[in-house]
Amino acid sequence: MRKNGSVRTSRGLWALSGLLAGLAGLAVSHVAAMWLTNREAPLYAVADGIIRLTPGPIVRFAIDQLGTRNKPLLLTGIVVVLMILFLVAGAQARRHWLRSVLVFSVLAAVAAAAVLAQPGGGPFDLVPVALALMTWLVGVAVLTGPLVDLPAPVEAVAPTEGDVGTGVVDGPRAGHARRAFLFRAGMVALVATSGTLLANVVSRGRRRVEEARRLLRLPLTQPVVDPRWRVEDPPEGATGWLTPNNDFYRIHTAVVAPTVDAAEWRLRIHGLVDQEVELSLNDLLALDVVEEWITLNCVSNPIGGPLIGNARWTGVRTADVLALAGVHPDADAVLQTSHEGWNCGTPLRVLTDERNSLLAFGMNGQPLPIDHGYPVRTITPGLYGYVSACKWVVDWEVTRFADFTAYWTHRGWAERGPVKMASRIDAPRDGQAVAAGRVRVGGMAWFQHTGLAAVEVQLDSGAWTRTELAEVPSADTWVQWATTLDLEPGDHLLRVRAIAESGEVQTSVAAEVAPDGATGHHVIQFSAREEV
Ligand SMILES: Nc1nc2c(c(=O)[nH]1)N[C@H]1C(S)=C(S)[C@@H](COP(=O)(O)O)O[C@H]1N2
Ligand SMILES: [Mo]
Repeated sequence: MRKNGSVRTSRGLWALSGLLAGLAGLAVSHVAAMWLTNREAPLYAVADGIIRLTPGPIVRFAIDQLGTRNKPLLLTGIVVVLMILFLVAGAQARRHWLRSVLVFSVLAAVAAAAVLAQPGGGPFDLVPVALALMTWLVGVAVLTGPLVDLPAPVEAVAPTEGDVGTGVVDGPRAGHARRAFLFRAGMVALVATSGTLLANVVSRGRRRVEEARRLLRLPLTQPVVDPRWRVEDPPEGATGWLTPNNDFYRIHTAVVAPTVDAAEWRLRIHGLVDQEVELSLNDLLALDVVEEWITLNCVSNPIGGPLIGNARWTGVRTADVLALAGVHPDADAVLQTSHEGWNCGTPLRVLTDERNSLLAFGMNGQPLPIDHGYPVRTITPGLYGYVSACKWVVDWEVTRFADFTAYWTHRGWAERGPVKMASRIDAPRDGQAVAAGRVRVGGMAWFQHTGLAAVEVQLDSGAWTRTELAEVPSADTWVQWATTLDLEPGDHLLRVRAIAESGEVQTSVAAEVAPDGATGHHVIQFSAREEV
């Protein structure tokens, strides 16, 4: 039996490699889903998919029989099946590495289908799946590497009396291989456990705050987009004027979005003030609550890029809040700090002038989503986010620009960050093919808090022509534009530029995003095909 023991050990180690790599991949997908996307891990998407694919009567039967335990049981079931498949994948790697690649690829394909099938699922949700697949493949390769050096099962070595060894000749090479395997297995197990623990701890905190957020009663109303703010007959593929919360770009340096308890949230205002104040959410709600349409964009948005969104924010004016503390005349900045320590310096003037710079707690009629700064963030029309839009804001120091650097300014970005005039073509997309003839094209343009007078396009090297502009509620939002082109068959270039209310024309001079925002025209290349 000894010789079989050896065979089993070796086969067992291969299977164990598959299991460990598999669990590490699961953990990685959990952590990645938490950090990179707004969603639950792919595992939950698979569970949802199974529920959706299961005939209704069976689901109802399961709920009747199992009550609220049906979900945990389903998840446990999936994990058990996965563990078996991981063992199989490892064992198969012993015969040929491609076999384990195949098993893991099938699993990844199922997960990919499940995350894409989620409501609102998009290509970005595939990242955790891709990372899991990578972890699986690398994990198996790393773990089984030393196993190749283990002695092959020996046909017949009869155990001698009193022999407690394995029945195979354990050379120094085999000993080395075993130690290497154990070390690597330990490392992979460590990745799997710490990843799982981290994901659990964080997601538990997040679930708790998410629950409280759902129950929070705030004076919010549903935003209504006036039809005049949309162009008539928008081209196919046009960007919506309102950006839904789920589609709104997210930028923060925190690896995990802080989960702040709304009941415990406080904003401390200190520094060059008459009196320090500390405000709770209820204190804010006692002030005048206002609703403002404001377009927020990131200084890192390249020309034509997606890092911009337009929402209706609910909150109180930063001017009203600062008035409670009384600002000294020699101050010119507010150093805003968030719960997790990120900070930015905002000109005092824009926080106190006539513009409705807000401490916002509502976004598009919902309590601020956790990733967008729940429970309270700053939103300042006309400034890039990195100098103004502090999420999870907890501290305001009224101070002077001369006396500090903040997170991004310390890293070389400009101290003041007024937004630059910009415009973008959304339809057609770069590289798209359209039918020749009359074609609707369109996009967005913005110059927050300054306002636009016109948007013009240039087809190939023709003349600049005016486009149709939708109306806007104020100069603080982006503007939708569209126009009709008459296209000859063939390849075309389309350029766009905005013109400010002051008459200033958006520059064609290209500038990088650093240190204070990109400039230049958005140009797309597309082709018009003869209709068949
Ligand atoms: N706490 C915190 N707030 C922050 C940031 C950050 O990294 N941490 N990034 C800023 C930047 S660079 C931008 S563009 C906006 C993005 O806001 P959003 O994620 O709600 O779109 O948040 C700003 N507020
Ligand atoms: Mo940003």
